[in-house]
Amino acid sequence: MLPLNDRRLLGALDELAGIGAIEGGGCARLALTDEDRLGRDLVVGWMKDLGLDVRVDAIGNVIGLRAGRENLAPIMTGSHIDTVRTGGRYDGNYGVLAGLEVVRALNEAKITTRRPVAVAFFTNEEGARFQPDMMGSLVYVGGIGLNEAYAASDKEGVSVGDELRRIGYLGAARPGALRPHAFVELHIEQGPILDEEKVQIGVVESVQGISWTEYTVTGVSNHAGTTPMRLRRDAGYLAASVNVFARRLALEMGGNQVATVGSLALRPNLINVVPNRAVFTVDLRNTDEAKLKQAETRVAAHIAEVATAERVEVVAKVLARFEPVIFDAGLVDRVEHHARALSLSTRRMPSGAGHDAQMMQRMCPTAMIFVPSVAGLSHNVKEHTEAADLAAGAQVLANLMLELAEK
Ligand code: HGY
Ligand code: MN
Ligand code: MN
Repeated sequence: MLPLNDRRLLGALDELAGIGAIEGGGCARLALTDEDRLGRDLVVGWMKDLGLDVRVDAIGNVIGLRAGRENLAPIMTGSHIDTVRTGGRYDGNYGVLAGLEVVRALNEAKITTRRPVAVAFFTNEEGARFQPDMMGSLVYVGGIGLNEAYAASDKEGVSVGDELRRIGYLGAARPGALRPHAFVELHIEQGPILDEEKVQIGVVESVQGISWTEYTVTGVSNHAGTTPMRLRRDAGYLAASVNVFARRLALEMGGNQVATVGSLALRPNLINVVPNRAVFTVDLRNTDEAKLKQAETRVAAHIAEVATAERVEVVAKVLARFEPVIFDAGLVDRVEHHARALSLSTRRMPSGAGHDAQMMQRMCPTAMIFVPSVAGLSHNVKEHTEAADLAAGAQVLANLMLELAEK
């Protein structure tokens, strides 16, 4: 077993969480902001201190490579270090820093593995500022081209390409040039299951499908006092009705179906003016692709019906759409094996959140390891995982990577 230094891992997590730190103990490092640059610079510095060969690719993915005895396809681990605006300190960061702790332990044990070992962080996993999410890993596996990714822009009209250049992470390496032999991502569950069931390790078998759409609704602004209800063309009313409908639909469908209207902007956004414009997003997810399609169809039908009745125009823009992904069964078994070999309790489960691993599965056998999130909180500054669970997850990762790197 490769001995890790848990205190060092916790220290690294604290130091990275100090960048873009926000009230309540979380961090805000939206993709390609100055905070993201500072976080990147810190982690790249750690990679170089560890003697890793650091490569930055054309979408800003960063890979630290540790040579093996033989020049074979590497065993790669990694995740992301960009966060949402109300981010916790573990989402993404934990998988990257645990990967670096494995490298530190290999260096200290003076072990050179047969295969090279790589630790990566991918650009814009969150998709909070630029869509789609998992952008860097999607480009890495050829899911979208560089130009399409560069053109993605935020609400201020600033583009990915410009921001990559501005923060100095528009690298030279071709995304995907380094094809791993296998990819393993360690991540917090971000949901309540492991915590409620008091299980230590989540053996992740799949990632659910995700559907992100932005709707722009155009109505007629009018006086809130003088305009009779029969004459209203209220863009805000349609947006609100979609939120209520989507909630009811998810509850009616049951199972893994979830629905969220997370972003909503009204114009002119004044107390006494009927809104003439609403821009809002709908996030639908399900582990079952047919059910996810059904949910999309039902929401679209509801919007069409209300738009006609309210006489408003609606333009839909798909921001992200990924089908459910099933991880490599053999690799998933090895995650379970190593967790049990450490006498850790396990349970197999899907991932409710999107992850870079769902993209890497397109390129090589991939699996994920989950550790519990206290009260299932995430994308919330109160996101927390107990130190013992963080250490256990990292040890499973280390032992699995060591096995794979000798194959
Ligand atoms: O939205 C997600 O599932 C991920 O955090 N990008
Ligand atoms: Mn994440
Ligand atoms: Mn996240």
